[in-house]
Amino acid sequence: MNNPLYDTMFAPHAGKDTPFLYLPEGGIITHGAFVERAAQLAHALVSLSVHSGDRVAVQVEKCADMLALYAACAQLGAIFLPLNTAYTAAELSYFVSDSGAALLVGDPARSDELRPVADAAGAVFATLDAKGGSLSDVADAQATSFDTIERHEDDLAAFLYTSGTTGRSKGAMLSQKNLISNARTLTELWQFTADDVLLHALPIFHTHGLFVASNVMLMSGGAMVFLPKLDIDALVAWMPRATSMMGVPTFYTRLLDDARFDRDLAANMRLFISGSAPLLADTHVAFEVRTGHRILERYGMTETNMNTSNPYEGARRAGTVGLPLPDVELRIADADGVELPHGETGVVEVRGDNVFLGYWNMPEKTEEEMREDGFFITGDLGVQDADGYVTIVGRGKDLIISGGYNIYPKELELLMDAQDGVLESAVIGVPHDDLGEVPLAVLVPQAGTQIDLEMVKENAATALARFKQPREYRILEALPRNTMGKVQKVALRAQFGA
Ligand code: MLC
Ligand code: AMP
Repeated sequence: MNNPLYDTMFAPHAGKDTPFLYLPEGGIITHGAFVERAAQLAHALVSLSVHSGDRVAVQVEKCADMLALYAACAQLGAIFLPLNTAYTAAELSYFVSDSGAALLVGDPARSDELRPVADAAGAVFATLDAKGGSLSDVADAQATSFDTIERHEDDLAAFLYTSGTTGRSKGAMLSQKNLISNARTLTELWQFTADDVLLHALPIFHTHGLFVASNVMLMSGGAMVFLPKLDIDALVAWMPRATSMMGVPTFYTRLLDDARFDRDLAANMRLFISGSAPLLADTHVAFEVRTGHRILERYGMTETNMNTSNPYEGARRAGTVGLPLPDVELRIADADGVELPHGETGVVEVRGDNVFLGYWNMPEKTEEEMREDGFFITGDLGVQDADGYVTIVGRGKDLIISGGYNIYPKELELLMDAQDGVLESAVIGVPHDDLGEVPLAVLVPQAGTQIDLEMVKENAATALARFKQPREYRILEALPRNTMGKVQKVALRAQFGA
């Protein structure tokens, strides 16, 4: 039976007794045991009436079974749809109904609020966490092998929801080929092998932790220290046994803030990789001074996986995201998609097997962001130097990146505008030492009204994941606008950015 994703990432590990996941509580899951667990979970999915092509929405704490569920979906031909654990029930209900998920797998501790979300969307509900849950119970009783369902490389493997400038999230449809091609390229480029042990402290509901970190380790046959979240004590404890780490810039600034992190501690490490948000050149330099390692920065996004990387061998240039990946075409283009000469700033556009198939049920949105010649318009502003190195200099899209999570101001503004006493609002990103930037909301009251800020904050807490909630609020009599009436966020950033 032919199933490229399963056959490439998972099947080769069947029967191997080599370590795959080192668990923080002390256990080890071998490659072979992981493949067997995936088969049990595939049977469990079938028993819950999940079929090939169905969407499986998953909002659970990071654990080995969650990763095995990704493998199970691949083996069954179901579409894995991981969701940020910070999402509120209100946010989740959109994803579950929009995707038409057949199953919602949620945290047992949140059953009471999540089961109605599944019911309302006509999905089955099951639970899972590191300790068990109903899906795990069903899986425990199943056979440890499963007949892999046939799939084609252009079939869908995963949906990842990404917010948008309109405030409405879009389901990015990723094919088997998208995932395989990028994982293969990165594994080769970064020279990952079965001898590698990756410190994995990222969440696995986003591209970085799942399709970069986990897929590369599955492809290479290496092992991961599978930490539930960023925990500097755990990184310090495990680092002498590891060879590599991937993280967002906050990982590196927090490591640098810890005096235990030094050259000796990192002596066994061969590679530190950063991405998802800009790494400050200062951090890059301080890191090299402390450890002797030059962080390798790369650039990507949900719709495309990875697009560029600094070289493994060769100059890793601070402040740049490196060169286009070997099988990714990249151009810096003007507003019409015409390629600009090196040295000029424009929009980054990319083409290759890494580029997603489109947004679920949003053909017009897909068309807007895709050129006729197959290039995807990333919305990032970049410049390429004479050697081909790309620097991301800003964003054409109104986006805030906080600790590696994307926040689209429009989503927050729609909520703020709907609050009692609010005439209009604008949300901007302001610099933050730890998270890079955080959202600040500027509210304009209706004439003769006072805004009840406590109420606004409470409503934001019910509607929005914590990481999206504005960290600060400011009240203004009017928003600065240009002659066309467009809100001048640049002026607001100048006023409140400090
Ligand atoms: C947590 N909080 C955040 C936050 N993470 N607030 C803003 N932005 C974030 N990223 C809030 C919590 O709600 C909580 O609020 C408080 O901060 C502390 O929570 P915590 O759980 O202790 O936070 P911590 O574990 O320290 O998490 C910070 C972090 C984490 C930066 C380590 O967010 C993280 O792992 N980020 C990685 C995101 C990621 O994987 N991005 C990749 C996207 S893929 P309170 O008020 O309750 O105290 C992509 C493509 C590509 O972009 O190129 O890779
Ligand atoms: P997401 O939609 O969550 O996948 O976020 C993707 C966005 O993160 C990109 O469009 C960029 O704006 C940003 N990004 C990712 N990696 C980098 C990087 N190394 N430097 C600057 N921005 C980055």
